[in-house]
Amino acid sequence: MKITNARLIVCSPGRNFVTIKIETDEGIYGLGDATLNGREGAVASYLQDHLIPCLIGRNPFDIEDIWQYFYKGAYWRRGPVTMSAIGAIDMALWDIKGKALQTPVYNLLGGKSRQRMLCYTHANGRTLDDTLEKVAEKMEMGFEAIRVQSGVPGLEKIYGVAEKGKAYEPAIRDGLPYEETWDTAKYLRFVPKLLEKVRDTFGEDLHLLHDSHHRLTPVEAARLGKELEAYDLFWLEDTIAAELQQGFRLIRQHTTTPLAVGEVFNTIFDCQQLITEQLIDYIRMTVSHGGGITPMQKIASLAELYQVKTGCHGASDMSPICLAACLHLNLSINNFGIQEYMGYPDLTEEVFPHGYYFERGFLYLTDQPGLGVDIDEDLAAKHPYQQAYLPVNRLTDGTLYNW
Ligand code: EZ4
Ligand code: CO
Repeated sequence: MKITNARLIVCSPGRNFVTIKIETDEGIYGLGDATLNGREGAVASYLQDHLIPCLIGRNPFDIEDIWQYFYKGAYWRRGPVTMSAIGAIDMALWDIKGKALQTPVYNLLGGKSRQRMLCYTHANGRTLDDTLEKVAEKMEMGFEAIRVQSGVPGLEKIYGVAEKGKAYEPAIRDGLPYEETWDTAKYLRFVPKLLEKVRDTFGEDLHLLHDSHHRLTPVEAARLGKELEAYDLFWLEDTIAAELQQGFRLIRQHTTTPLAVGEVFNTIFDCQQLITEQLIDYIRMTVSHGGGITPMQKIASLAELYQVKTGCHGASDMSPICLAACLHLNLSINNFGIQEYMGYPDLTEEVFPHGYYFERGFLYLTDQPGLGVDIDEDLAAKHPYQQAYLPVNRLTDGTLYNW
């Protein structure tokens, strides 16, 4: 089999998505998600100008070799743009192989390690009471694990909280980045009260998660982790900006609250120390930004040695193709932990018809060959790309801060 063509489909059915479609001489094609929120054009150009020309004529079954060709062969390694581009190609190649052999990708990765996959969704509100209402709604929908975010008194706009009546979407498709404000002291005072209230209201069976979105210092994270121990979190996510992996040592020495990080990582080197020193409990890298299924299998294997589980990033800025790729990986490995799952607006679901489904708190894969996701190109074409940015964040005195 030979790759004859590869093209990009850039669309915005509710939000922007970049998709690669790789075609072969046997009529089989594969799909990969190349979406990098707010930087879509950079990945598209990396693929179009630099990777796709080297892809034509290759045997799509040589997945490891093609991955190495684009990773080592570029000389310039790593980084979210590069790795998202390689990740999209890798996903599409697994999709092709599954379709060619008429089997779901999880069978190529080792087969089913479980029947269903626990997932968590988001509940968020502008006030504590709004947030409690949202948690009740999500439990009503069957979710057994819920990430709880809330507006903080005294802060106007904050990460993770949707506009009233809308699903949460940080990237705004209109103009330049908008600005949020941040005050760590206000946040640290409020969050324990929030989680105490949620735990008291909904009881001990609900899995609770919370995301600090990289805004704390190690000692602040240690304090928060300690204060949240009583509320038995499933995990506390992205406490600190993780460029400094050893920063987690300090957090770890002070708290038994389980820690998760990794949605912005793109290679195994970003989490090597975190895993081998057992500084985290869940690795949050996802298939698209992590460079594909091929390297994610290796990361999961490294994590398995150190009893670290996976918790793939699955926010709605990863397309259903990436979510499906995560599900195939999740199903095949022993150290699966949980999958993030926000669901998608109806229009996105129509553009990307898929076989996986959600039922009573769990995600399931069907036995469709490949990844089990398609794209409706005609519908996608009716919703062209719109420039969009993630927000930036400033302290109340104007200092630029981590978003
Ligand atoms: O900020 O996906 O856990 N999920 C998150 C997400 C990320 C967005 C960035 O594009 O932190 O909301
Ligand atoms: Co996060």
